[in-house]
Amino acid sequence: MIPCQIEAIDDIVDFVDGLIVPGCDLDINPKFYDKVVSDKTKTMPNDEKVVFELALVKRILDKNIPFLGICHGMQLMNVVLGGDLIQHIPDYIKSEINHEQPVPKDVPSHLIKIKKDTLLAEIAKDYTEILVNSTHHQAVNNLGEGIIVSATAPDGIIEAIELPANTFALGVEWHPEYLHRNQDLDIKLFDAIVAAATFKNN
Ligand SMILES: [Mn+2]
Repeated sequence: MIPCQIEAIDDIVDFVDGLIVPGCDLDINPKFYDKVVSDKTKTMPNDEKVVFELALVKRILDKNIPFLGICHGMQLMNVVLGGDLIQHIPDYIKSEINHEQPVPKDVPSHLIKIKKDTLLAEIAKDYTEILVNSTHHQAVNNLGEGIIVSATAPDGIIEAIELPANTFALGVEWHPEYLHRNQDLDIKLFDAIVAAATFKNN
């Protein structure tokens, strides 16, 4: 755990070899991507946490420090680079897929397709499609500067993004921390950021 203090960012960035930003039950206030809040968006009670996170992720990406964003962490990555979010998927598309799965998080519920020639494809090796869990009602919409899509659901919802200009900057919309016991790719994601952070440190 690191303190949510803007003044601490220089020390944090000097100290860390890599950063994983996990999920969050509350949404990023849409004012941070120049949109009006929808009635389905559940924003945080104050801006302190997200202001800190946006500033920290920006510095981490600027300094090419290995970064893995999970769900909320992926959405932060897109927003800091000028992208925006779908505020509530069912208001945006009619889909067969329920991205807020009723089953527990350690049960995968929908497929994703991994795009060729991406960092995610390199980590996934032989897998081009995998099953993931899905507990999000928001998703990446317009991409931030320099970001590419590395995986999508069959309904077109973006499930992973990355920043090819960086050594390791990846965002995933699912929660690999709940699947890693059963799925090879999910543990490989954590192995890959640890390897990138260790390499950078040597
Ligand atoms: Mn999903």
